[in-house]
Amino acid sequence: MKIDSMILHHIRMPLVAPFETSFGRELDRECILIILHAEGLNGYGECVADQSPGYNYETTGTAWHILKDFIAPLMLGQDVKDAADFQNRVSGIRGHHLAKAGVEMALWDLMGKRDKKSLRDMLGGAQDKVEVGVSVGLQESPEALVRTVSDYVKAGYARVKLKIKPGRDIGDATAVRKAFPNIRLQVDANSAYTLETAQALKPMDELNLLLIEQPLFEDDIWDHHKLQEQLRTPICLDESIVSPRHARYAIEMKSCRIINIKAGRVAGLSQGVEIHDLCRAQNIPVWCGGMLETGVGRASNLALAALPGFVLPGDISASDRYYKRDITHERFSLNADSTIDVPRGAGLGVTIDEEALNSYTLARLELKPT
Ligand code: OSB
Ligand code: MG
Repeated sequence: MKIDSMILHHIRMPLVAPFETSFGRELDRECILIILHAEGLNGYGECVADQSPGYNYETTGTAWHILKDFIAPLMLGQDVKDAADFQNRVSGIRGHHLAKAGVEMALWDLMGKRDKKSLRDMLGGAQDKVEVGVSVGLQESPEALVRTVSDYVKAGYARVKLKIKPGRDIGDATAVRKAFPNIRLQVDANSAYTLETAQALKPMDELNLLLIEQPLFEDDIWDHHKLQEQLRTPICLDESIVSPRHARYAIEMKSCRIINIKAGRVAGLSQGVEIHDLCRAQNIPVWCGGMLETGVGRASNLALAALPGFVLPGDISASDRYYKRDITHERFSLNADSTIDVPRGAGLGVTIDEEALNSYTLARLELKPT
C-alpha cells in the first residue's frame, strides 16, 4: 500500500489505579499512537514504549526519534506490500522493536481495512473469545494484595498474576494462595533476581503456580536454564525473548518451559506469529503478554491470542481495569467465563475517539514524503 503520511501522537493516560512492579510505580501510562494513511484509509498502531526504560530500553522519546528519523523515511511515499516487506525495509535498524512493532500494527490495520478482513483472520486465529487474566501490581502489604486480588476474582478473573520482587515474593504469593486455593496463579519478577538471590524462590514450588515469569536479567537465557533445573514450577520468559531466534535459543537451552509473546517486544505481530509457530511445533505453551495497552493495542493482542498455540490465559484485561476513558470507542469487557471477545471488524476492528485522543496528546507530528 502506498503510504501517504504517518502521524504520531505521544499520549499520556491516567491509570485507574497505580501499577507497581519491581522496576517502578506508574500512575499514568504513556505510548505513541501511530496513524498511517494509505488508499484513503487510516491504519492505527500502538507503540508500547513507556516514559521510562524500566521494562525495556526503549522509551516514548527514543521511539519518537526512531519513528521520525529512521522508520518513516523508509515508508513515506512508498508501496509497502505487507508485514514481510516492512520487516525487510527496517532490517537495517538494529533493535528498537517497540517502535517497529507499532508501525507493523498500523500496516496490518490498513491491510485489513482494504481487504475487509479482521486481524484475527489475517493472522490465522480461529477463536471468537480468548481466556484472559489480570496482572496485579505490588501492593502495600500481603493483606492489601489479598483484598485487591479478591476484587478481581469477584469481577470474574479466573487467572491472576502477581508482581514480585526480592522481599515481596513468597509471603505475598502464599497469602494469595491461602485465600484462593483454586485460582490459576502465576508470578512475574521482571528480572529482579540473580541466580543467587533467586534461591529464595524455591518455596514457590509448593504453591501450585502456573509459572514464574522472567526471574533473572532481562537479557539472560543461560542462567534461566540453570534456575529451571532447580525448580519444578515452569519458568516463562518475557523480556529475554526479543525475536524468533531468541525463542529458539531458549527452547534449545531448556531455559524455560513457557513463553510470553508480546508483539511489541519482538518487533511486530509477524514475529509474534513466528514465535507462536515455533513453540507450537515444539509443544511449548505460549500466552499473550500485555503492556497496559489502549483499546488499539488491546484489539491487536486479542487477535494474536486467538491463534491456537495460545493455550494459557493472556494478560489482556477488560478496559475498565486500566482506563476510565480509552482512546477507542470500543471498550472490552470480561465475560462470565473469564474470556474477552476477539474483535471481528476489518483490521483491528476499533474506531478512535478523537476527542479522547486529543485530550491525552502531549505532542503530535505529521510526516509526509519529501
Ligand atoms: O512484565 O508483563 C509485564 C506491564 C508493563 C510492562 C511489563 C509487564 C506489564 C504487565 C501488565 O504485567 C500486563 C497488562 O495487563 O497489560
Ligand atoms: Mg512480564
